[in-house]
Amino acid sequence: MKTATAKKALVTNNRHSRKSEIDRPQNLGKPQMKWGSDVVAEVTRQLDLKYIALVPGASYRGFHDSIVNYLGNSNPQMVICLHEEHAVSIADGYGKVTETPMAVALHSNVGLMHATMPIFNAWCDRTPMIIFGATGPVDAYRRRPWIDWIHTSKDQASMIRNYIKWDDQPASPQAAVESVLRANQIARSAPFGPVYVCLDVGLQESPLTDDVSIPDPARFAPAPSPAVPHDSIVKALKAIEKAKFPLILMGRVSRKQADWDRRVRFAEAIGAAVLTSSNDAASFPTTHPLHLAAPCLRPSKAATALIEKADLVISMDWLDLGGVFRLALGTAQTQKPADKTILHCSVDSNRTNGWSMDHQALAAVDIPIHAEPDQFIAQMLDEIDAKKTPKVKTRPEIKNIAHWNAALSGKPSPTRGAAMTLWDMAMTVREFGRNRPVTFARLPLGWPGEASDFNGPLSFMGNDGGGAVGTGPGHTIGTALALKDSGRLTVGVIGDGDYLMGVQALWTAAHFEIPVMIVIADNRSYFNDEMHQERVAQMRSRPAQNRWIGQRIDDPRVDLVAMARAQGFDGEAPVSTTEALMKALKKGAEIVAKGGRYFIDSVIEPGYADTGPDQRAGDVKKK
Ligand SMILES: Cc1ncc(C[n+]2csc(CCOP(=O)(O)OP(=O)(O)O)c2C)c(N)n1
Ligand SMILES: [Mg+2]
Repeated sequence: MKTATAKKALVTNNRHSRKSEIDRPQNLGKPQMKWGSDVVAEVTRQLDLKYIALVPGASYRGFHDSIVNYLGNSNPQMVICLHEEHAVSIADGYGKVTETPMAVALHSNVGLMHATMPIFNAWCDRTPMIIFGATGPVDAYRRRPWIDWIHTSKDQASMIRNYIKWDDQPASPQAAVESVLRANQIARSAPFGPVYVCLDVGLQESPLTDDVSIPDPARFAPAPSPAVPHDSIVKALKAIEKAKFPLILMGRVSRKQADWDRRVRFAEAIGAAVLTSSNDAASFPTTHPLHLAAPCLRPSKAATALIEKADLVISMDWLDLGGVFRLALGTAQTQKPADKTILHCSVDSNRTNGWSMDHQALAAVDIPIHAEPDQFIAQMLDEIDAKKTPKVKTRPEIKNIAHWNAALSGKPSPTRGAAMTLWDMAMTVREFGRNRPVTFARLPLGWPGEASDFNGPLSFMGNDGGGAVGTGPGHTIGTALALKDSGRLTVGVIGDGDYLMGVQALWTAAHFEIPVMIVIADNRSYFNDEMHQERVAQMRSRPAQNRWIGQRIDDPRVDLVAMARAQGFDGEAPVSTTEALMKALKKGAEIVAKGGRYFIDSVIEPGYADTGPDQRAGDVKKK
């Protein structure tokens, strides 16, 4: 009997549907708001935060109880995780899709310490997030011996203050109402980011003695994004009219379909060439005739040619405008700026601080626009429509450039049957994803831009803004959580190093029955850093053949599939040919469509597809 059950479990590792709802509390009766932590829970409910990712801890046992036994584990519903790093990464993945915060609860000090890296990453990603922490009792007289003293640290936010937008530690339930409302307002104002509210055990566990009223949260909503002054719109239009070769650098923009459609209409109306970044979420159709070079992180040859030709650059919150000119044109950073007219539209400076350099190099800008790009584009289109200028401007010097996709389209996916390269794998995944409602939650390092076939704002969610290895699985699961009822297939393609660092995030997907597919680019190495070691050895005339030492994740080989299966995913033997990969992808799609989770270990040769060590190391070209 035992053997039969075990065998069955192997065949259907996935629970495609559960009879009862997930994690439902019983016998709640009619809960009343009676404790300090109930107040925090009540405000949180009013803010319509659907989920709270967490690892439990006694420092917030009062708040935990309020979510379960006062709120009934609903709005927000707990998303239990196996590591604080995953709790924050899942919230990051969720926030990237919805552009609204997911809540996170972190145990005092130690839980927060575990969470620091993905909080930094969420900061770099500009993802809204409301993090609840805990401490205390701050009143030493109320502390239980030993454990409460360990749980109490002064100014816990100081661990993360340099990479969050705001923090607070309210001292009364009334102050907690204000604190949570303000946290919500700040997290949801562009540029988005994480905020942190630390809940004193004393506050959480005290019975309410006075009335606490919860106001209508609508009256504490964030202000609409700023509009662009009309003068700036006129100036921008004049520059566009004058330009011979306008180039739009489509950077960090919204996930809304209407904004996507307007971006296309805008590029067409002004006849500009378009570039997108392979690090940011999908921002423009990659196969559109104006998207003239494949998406790239650092400018490729084709992208460089466009940047060189452009006399007007229109940056839509491009992440690293100064850096892109430095790489493409060899211009000195700020001293000798690019000799072009530059328009830069961004509100990122609202959030810049002196600790994190993720604001990047300071670019020279002729037409600064302090607004979100999609706001700017909407106003530009209104102006263009009002002026009744020709709806589509054709510029022969742009139109005649061959599209990057032309060399690829029509080619069947490779069928060599030999061990795959990353390129082979990428082209197979591209082929699989075409004409399917796929969301790529993440794509791995070295992934060729030519594998991008993005036709909507949810085609790709962008990579880890903070270069945070280990966030891939969490981001994928957070993305899949946000999209779970959308009919889209969420696929996270991630490196084996990234997977192994973040692997326990998978259990949350299984427990929470989140449909998702994870595909590993398994080169058995921290390969990105092999490239760095090769580069350094070359620079120092030392043997580059030793680049693999301290980098390979082999001997023993890790059984990646077993690690997924152990946590409730389906998955079979590793695949190492494009045919087997395609078969597995199709099978996975079927399983995920039924609500399941599927894992593929795609074994590839170590190596990157289209970029040599110069590119990967990001060394600056000297001209
Ligand atoms: C937390 C963290 N540790 C270390 C690094 C340095 N690092 C950058 S890329 C990389 C390798 C990632 O390996 P994998 O996901 O397998 O991708 P591959 O390099 O093999 O393409 C490492 C270790 C990092 N970025 N983040
Ligand atoms: Mg690897």
